[in-house]
Amino acid sequence: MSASSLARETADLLARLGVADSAHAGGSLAVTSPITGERIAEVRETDAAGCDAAIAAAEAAFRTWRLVPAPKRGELIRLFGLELRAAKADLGRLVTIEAGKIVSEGLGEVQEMIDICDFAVGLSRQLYGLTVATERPSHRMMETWHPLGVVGVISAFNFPVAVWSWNAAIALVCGDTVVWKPSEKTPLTALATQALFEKAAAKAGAPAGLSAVVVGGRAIGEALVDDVRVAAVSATGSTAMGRAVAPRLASRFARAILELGGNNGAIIAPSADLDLVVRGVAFAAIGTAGQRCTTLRRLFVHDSVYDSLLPRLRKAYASVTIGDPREAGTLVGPLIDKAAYDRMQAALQKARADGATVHGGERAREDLGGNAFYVRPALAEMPAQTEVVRTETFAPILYVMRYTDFDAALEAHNAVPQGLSSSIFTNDLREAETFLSARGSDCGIVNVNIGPSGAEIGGAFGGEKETGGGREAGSDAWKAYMRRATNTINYGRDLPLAQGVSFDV
Ligand code: UN1
Repeated sequence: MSASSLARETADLLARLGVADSAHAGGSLAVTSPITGERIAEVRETDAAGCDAAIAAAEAAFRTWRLVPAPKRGELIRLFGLELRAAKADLGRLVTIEAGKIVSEGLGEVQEMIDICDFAVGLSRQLYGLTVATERPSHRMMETWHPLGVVGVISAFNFPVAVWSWNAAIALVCGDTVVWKPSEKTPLTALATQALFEKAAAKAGAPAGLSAVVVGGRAIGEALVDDVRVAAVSATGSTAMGRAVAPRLASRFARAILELGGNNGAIIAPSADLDLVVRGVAFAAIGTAGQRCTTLRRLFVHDSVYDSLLPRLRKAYASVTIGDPREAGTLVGPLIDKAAYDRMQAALQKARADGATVHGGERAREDLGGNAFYVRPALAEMPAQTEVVRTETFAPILYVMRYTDFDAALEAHNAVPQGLSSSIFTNDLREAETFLSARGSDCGIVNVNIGPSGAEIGGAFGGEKETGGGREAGSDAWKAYMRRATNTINYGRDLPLAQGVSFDV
């Protein structure tokens, strides 16, 4: 495909998805496709006044939206899910073009949006509060969950639309409104998603201003973070970003939902089913070119299986097809940009200095464009869990370490600053249950006999320690998007005080 045809295809997709030309032509933010490194759009950025107006509109919309019964709010999300189904092929394709994901992963990302819409529709009839036993006669005590306000969503390039939808679908049924700052590397998929949302909102007869996209860099993100009208900010990205955002939110007592770095490990025990391991590790470590926050980055392999597993992994690593993610058969698309490639090479350099034997990791497919960065995924056999292993590098590097003692492996597994996702491959019940137990993995996601990535939306998603502690998507993650009121109602004629206090006037 020639340079101009990729830009043309992008423009056609955007037109079909309902995005006005003026939003993505002639603007100040150049968007490149990592597939070829060529420019595919010039997006208009939101200035400070525009950001202020978006927040003001969201705040105004919140005042009406919070009064709409939750199941009616769910109806909007049901209609949005239908728009996503109808547009799945186009939006998935745009994800592939803008973020470089292979076709099935681009489509999978849109499926994840559809799934969370379905979840949110059901949730809209299940925003339950508790009834609590009260110590006072003729009293009733209960909890009520109310809409919270404007929710700011800051998302990353690697899941350019799904992560927003986990937040937005839930926030909207909870009665909140949403202002979204997508990654400046992937504004097109955000504009397309917003256009689909607006279609659904028009069909639902929903008020204007429920959702807005603000496009730009750090300044726009800071505007959301610092604005007192924004009640909560859900931010996905690096730990460095979280460190900048969290104290600013804390200083104004705003709610923070943080999903930051992961450095996900897996333990391969002596009884592991190695066929499962090879497939599970390959998807988790190589999939999305190592650019998921749940990507498998550290592998602890028991001494007794190390020498049979490693050749199989090396074979899988050497055989995966790297290339244009639009082509059938490709499993590894490009890194997002040159900076990602440089960081990967720097990490491999450090690993070698620490004594690693590195297989792969070199640049590939330079024929696809000088400004496109494809790599052979890297396996780095490490003598120990050194500093570089404890650091998240957003690229396909799997650090492999041997172990002999299960408890020592568990300790090493937890000895990193991040705590997102984790796995054990074992058929030993004691090991599996220990890994899941209080002294097991310290992560927010803990799996047995499947890799750490590719979570379903039904569970709460997020992690501990430097991962930030936030939870998004399923289970009761919705509670972070609402405010809880504890209500005590006296239906008697007396006024008994709690704790037996007497106060007669
Ligand atoms: C992310 O990389 O920010 O569990 C999210 C997974 C996906 C989501 C990843 N469902 O890998």
